[in-house]
Amino acid sequence: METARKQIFEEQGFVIVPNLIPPESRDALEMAAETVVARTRSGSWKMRRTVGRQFPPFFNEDHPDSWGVQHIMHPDLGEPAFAQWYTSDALVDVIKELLECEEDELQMELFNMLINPESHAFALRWHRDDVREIATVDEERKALDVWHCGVQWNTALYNDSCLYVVPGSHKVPRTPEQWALSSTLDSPDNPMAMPGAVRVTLQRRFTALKQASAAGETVFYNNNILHCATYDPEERRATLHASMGDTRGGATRARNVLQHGLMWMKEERFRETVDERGKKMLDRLIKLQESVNGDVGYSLEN
Ligand SMILES: O=C(O)CCC(=O)C(=O)O
Ligand SMILES: [Fe+2]
Repeated sequence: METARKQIFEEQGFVIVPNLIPPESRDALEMAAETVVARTRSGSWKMRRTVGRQFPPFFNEDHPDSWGVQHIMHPDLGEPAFAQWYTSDALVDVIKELLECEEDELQMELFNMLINPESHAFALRWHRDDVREIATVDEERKALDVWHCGVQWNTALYNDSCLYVVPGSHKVPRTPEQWALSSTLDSPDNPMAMPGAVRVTLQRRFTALKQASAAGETVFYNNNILHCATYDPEERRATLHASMGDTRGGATRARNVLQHGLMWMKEERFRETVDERGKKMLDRLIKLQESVNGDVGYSLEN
């Protein structure tokens, strides 16, 4: 039987779920987040999303400001709290429900963090993560008919209203009006001008006792939903941004995931940092990497 959550995810292309950060992990995650954000801003962590680059490859040595920290499970960052949370029960249970898959089909994928730039407002144009902006109606229909067997999510450590989506757009090609507002590389002046757009707000929740509780709402989404985002240097953002797949997707997930450059995940010293569940999930990713054998290219242009 379909759960209400799964049904909303199917119909709208996204669903918001509270309380996926267990109280006992919250402090460790917040501290780890602060450390990696500081390292990124100081330049000591180079794997980052730079202002001016909307999509992979994100690196641009010339721009000082960042809107994301890449690969937060990387052993060189030395912050095990991230991998521990990625494989935690509450989170994994929701993912299995949304993917309708079993534990032994889960595939480890991306884990990054989205942060506010320090001194530049920035925005991503309206896009689908794995369909080009100039796709025709037929091309879009074909691309959207393929279920990629994966889910992406944002979990907010602090209140976050950066993301905009068009509910239901993961299933249907853009209307001519929507196409006109999403077929160039320009980001929007006003995201709400997109027909059907809603702004997603994730709350850092508080209990009645005014203590931060099992904080952090999560939005799970189909990354081919039509979406964009705006980044305000004045609004603190530290949002865990990740994806997980199920092995039934096979090579259909390869470009979507491997374009982010995940060779470091094959190293034994990364494997040593994850728990038993994580090791099994990682083995399935490595199998995918080996099966595609070579250059997967990029989904979108910068
Ligand atoms: O900032 C966000 O929440 C969205 C990021 C996004 O759309 C992307 O990385 O492709
Ligand atoms: Fe995106």
